[in-house]
Amino acid sequence: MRERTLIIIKPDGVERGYADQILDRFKEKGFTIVERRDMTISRALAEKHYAEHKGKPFYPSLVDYITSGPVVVAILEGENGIAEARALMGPTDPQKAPPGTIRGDFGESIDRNTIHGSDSPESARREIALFFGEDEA
Ligand code: D4T
Repeated sequence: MRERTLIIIKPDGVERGYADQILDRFKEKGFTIVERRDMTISRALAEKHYAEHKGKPFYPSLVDYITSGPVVVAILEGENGIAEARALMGPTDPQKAPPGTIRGDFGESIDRNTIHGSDSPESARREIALFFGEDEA
C-alpha cells in the first residue's frame, strides 16, 4: 500500500548541506516527494509537533534545537512508506545506527540526529496536517 509520511531534515543536516542528498536517497528507493518546504520552524509549531514529549527531560532542548535554524520538511509517498522511511533513517541514536542508514552516515548525536520521520499512520496524518494542511493528510 502506498503510504504518506512526513520527514524533517533537522538544522544539523541542512546546516552541513546534506538536504538534497538525503532526499535523493528516498527517491532512489522509489519514494515520490509530494511536497517540500524549506522553512524555519516557529516555537509554537515546534511545541505542537513535539507535544507527545512535553514533560520529558530533553523536551526544552528538543524545541530549542528544532527551531534553531532552517529545516526541510517534506511529504514523501512510497510503498509501506512509514516503515520504509524509518528503515532508511536508522535508529534514533546515530551511535547505534548502522552505516548506510541516514543517521548512521550523517547523524552526530541523539540530540542532533539529522532527520525526523513519522512513526505511525496517526502521527503521519497529524504531522502532515500540521505542516501542510488537512487536505494533504
Ligand atoms: P524523531 O521524532 O525525531 O523522528 O525521533 P524518533 O521517533 O526516532 O525518536 P523519539 O520520538 O524517541 O525522540 C524524539 C526526538 O528527541 C530527541 N531525543 C530523544 C533527545 O534529544 N534525547 C533523548 O534522550 C531522546 C530519547 C531525538 C529525537
